[in-house]
Amino acid sequence: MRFDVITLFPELVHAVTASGVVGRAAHADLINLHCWNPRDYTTDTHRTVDDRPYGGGPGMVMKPDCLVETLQAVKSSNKTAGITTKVIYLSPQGKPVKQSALQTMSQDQGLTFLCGRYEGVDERVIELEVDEEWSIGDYVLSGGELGAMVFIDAITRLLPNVLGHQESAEQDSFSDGLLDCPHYTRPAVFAEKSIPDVLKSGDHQRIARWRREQALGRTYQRRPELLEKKNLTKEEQQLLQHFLKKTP
Ligand code: 4GT
Repeated sequence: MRFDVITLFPELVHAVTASGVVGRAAHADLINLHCWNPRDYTTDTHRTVDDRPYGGGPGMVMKPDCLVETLQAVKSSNKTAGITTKVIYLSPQGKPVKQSALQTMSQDQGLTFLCGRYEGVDERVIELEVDEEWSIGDYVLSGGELGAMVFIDAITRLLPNVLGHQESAEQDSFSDGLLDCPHYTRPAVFAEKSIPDVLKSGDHQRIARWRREQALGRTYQRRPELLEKKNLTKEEQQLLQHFLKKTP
């Protein structure tokens, strides 16, 4: 998967490939990250990327000319490489992203993220060049870069051969629309708190059932709206009833 990021802060975005799972994926060439600085596509002596908003008000707006030039350069670079890329603008006005949308995007050949700064980009850039507008949540950031890094991280871990069998993405929270079950490691007693006995039973069926019950119970208690969208099987309904009988 190829990622292109249009950003005034390329060093910030490159940090996503510096360590961990995404770092390994980049070293193994399972992903390629290219950053493009709109300042390099300015033509004036001051290399101006922003200007005052029409209609007045506080803050600045990213100028359309250098952004469109940058986007054309990204698109032609992808075309030369034989890669189809989808242009995504990240902003609080975008559609809220969820795991299922990221799963769909992980099938794409290339994704291009346009990162706004200041008050955002001139709306005509979005109309002319952007395919989809997405949000990572209902809060305001000072730039789209952290959003692009969230997408790159969450998508990379869904790609084939990125996670080992041990860390497999199939058992993650949300992969089946539920929150994750609790996890424990040694010691068996910590700060006078014991781990659940079932996890030491060696009975893999019972353990799988307990984990499913915990996932259902926690989702019901913490994110009931996730359960309302899901059709529970008879067995899942029984597991949830059992969880609720035990926990106050
Ligand atoms: C929030 C999000 C985002 C921002 C989000 C334009 C200038 C947007 C600053 C940028 N804030 N970007 N992608 N919730 N801020 O996704």
